[in-house]
Amino acid sequence: PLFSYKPYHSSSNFKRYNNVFSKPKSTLLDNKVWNYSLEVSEALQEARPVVALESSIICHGMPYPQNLETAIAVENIVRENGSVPATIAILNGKINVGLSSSGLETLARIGQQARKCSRRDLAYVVSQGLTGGTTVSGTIVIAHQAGIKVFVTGGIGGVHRGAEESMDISADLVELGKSPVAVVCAGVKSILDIGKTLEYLETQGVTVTTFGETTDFPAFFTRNSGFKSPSNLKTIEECAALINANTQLRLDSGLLIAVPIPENEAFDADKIQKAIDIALFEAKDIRGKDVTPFLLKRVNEITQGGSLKSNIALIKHNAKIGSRIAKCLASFGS
Ligand code: PSU
Ligand code: MN
Repeated sequence: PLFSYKPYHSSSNFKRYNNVFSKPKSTLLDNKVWNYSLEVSEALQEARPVVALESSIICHGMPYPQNLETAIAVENIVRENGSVPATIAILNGKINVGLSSSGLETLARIGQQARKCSRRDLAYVVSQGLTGGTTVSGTIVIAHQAGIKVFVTGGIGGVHRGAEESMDISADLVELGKSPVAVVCAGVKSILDIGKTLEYLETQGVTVTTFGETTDFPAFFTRNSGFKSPSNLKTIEECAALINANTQLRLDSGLLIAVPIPENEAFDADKIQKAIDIALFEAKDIRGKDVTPFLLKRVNEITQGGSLKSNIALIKHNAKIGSRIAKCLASFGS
């Protein structure tokens, strides 16, 4: 080890949990605002592996009922691969870490009516007692405070095309720069500017690696983006060691582990690009948080459900990889 002291979260966070549960009013994780599922609270207290999952993908990223089916399937894949799933969302002003099946169903049914919550929306939604689906940025904030180190999703937000004029850069990238959470995803969609996204991640100090045999940073629906990944790891153990080193170094910044979509599930590169170009043209007057949900919906419609099928396949694959990484990391005592 580089330092002789213990990583701050191994024993000290543990005490924090015990405090939280015995004296709930004494800390930030006050149970007036925080609601842990039994499965998640027990796993955290026993230092067993936990994987965070986001809920904006359920509310704003997929249609009903595929969103519900996928959310349930992803949780089960996490369990089958050795970790406990903690789907994160805000229900009636309470931060939920781990959802019941009725919680998942509520979010899946209300869909776009749930507030899309990045970091900037959390205080508003909690103070107003509202319900929200947390984006990658919102979920990282909550996962970090709950002591969860691995987070699985489909794709993250990034630098939008034309950002030099619109300044539309996802809060996900900034959050990754400041919270020590490892996000396992399938890269960045080409609805975004992938080159600028990688530049911005470097500026924010985010450790980026691909997982597996490819050396390109993956483009979500397809395995290759034409942009080289800054590093490439081939095993679960190496990914866990990377996260562990981030802790030992006390970098306090995040990591992005990009897992290419399995070859047989990848979408035809030309077809997806044509659909994206049409959706981008139609989105030219849309601004702010509505841009990404609009593009996802239109690409799915234009590909007649084909992009959704790839999306579901890749997130299930990410859940398997992420759960195994979290399990390996826990075995380090980290
Ligand atoms: N990309 C996807 N599916 C998604 C999202 C992105 O393929 O569901 C969601 C995630 O919650 C991500 C958010 O954090 O969109 C990014 O939104 P924005 O571009 O507004 O930052
Ligand atoms: Mn944006």
